[in-house]
Amino acid sequence: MKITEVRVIVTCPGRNYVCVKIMTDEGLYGVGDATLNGRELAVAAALQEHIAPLLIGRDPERIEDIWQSLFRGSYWRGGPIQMTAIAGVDMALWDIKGKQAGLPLYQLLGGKTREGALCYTHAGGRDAIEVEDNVRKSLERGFEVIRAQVAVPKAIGTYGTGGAAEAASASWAGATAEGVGDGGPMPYVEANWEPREYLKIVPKLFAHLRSTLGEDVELLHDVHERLNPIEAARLARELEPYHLFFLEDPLRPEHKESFRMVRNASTTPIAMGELFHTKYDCLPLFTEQLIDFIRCDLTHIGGVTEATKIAALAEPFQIKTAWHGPGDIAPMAHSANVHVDVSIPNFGIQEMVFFPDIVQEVLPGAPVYREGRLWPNEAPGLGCDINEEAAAKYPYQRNYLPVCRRADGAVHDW
Ligand code: CS2
Ligand code: MG
Repeated sequence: MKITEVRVIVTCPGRNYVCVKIMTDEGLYGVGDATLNGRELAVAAALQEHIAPLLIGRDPERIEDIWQSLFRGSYWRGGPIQMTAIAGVDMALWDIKGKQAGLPLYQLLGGKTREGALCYTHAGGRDAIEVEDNVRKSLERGFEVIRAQVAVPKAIGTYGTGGAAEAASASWAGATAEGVGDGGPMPYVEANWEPREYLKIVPKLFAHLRSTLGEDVELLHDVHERLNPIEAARLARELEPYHLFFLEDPLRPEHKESFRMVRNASTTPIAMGELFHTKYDCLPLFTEQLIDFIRCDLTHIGGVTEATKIAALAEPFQIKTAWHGPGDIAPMAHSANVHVDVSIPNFGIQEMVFFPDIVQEVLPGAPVYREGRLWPNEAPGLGCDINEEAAAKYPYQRNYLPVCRRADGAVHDW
């Protein structure tokens, strides 16, 4: 088999997606996700200008060799743009292999280790009562694990407080809850965010949720890489009585050694990784057992090939997976997540979103949600497709992630 064409399809059915479609001389094709929120066209150009010419005429069955030649062959390694471009290719090649074998991807990865993938949804709100209400709604939909985020007093537009709707839509964190605007052609500014206020409100939120909802529901919280080590250590310690499923992304991705301080301070389970790009980012956290869940984004680490290696590296350190699953990566990536989830031994949990109908029309095949779990598509390969005609109806629109500023106007990590 030979690769004859690499199509890069950028579409905006409510938000931007960069899709890869690899065609072969045998009529089989594969699809993958190469979406990098806010930098979509940089990845599209990397694929079109630099990667596609290298793939024409190559044998698509040699996934590992193509992966290595794109990762090491470029000399310049890693980084979000290159690893996202590689992911799009990698997923499409696994899709082709599945179609060739007539088997769903999880079968190629060793077969099922479990039936469905336990998943979590998002509940946000302006105050603890509104968050509690939204947690209850998610419980009614069958979720067993729920991420809770609350608006920070005095801040404008706190990340994550729009809950599930925000997670799936193009709107930025906080927009839905506070009605202050969408992501757009220029970055929205989340203003007046102060760690002092944040550190006061979050333990109060979980005290409220535990006292009203009891111990049965599993709760977690996303810090979104906003704290410094001593602040993160304090938060992890103060949340201990509420027994979180995990505390997500407490520190910036650059400082792996800072996790020691958080670890030594508390027994709250720690998850990290949506801003990592390779297994090398993960290693220092694994070898010292500084985290409990690794939550890389398959679309930003080079796809299924790197994800299965990261999972295997995590296994002997008793670290489980919790792959990133936001609305800003395409259904192909969510499908890849779940195929990996149900075939590895050390799966932990899967973040999920409900895609709006318009996305499902353009990019059909996302995993199905039922009873607190995601179920893999049983069609060969990823079980996803790209409706190119529908995609063409929704052209790319420039859209930035927000930025966060402190009360004195200084830039903070969003
Ligand atoms: C988030 C993401 O899903 C998550 O846990 O941290 O929503 C993240 O903000 C986006 O993927 C950024 O594009
Ligand atoms: Mg997150």
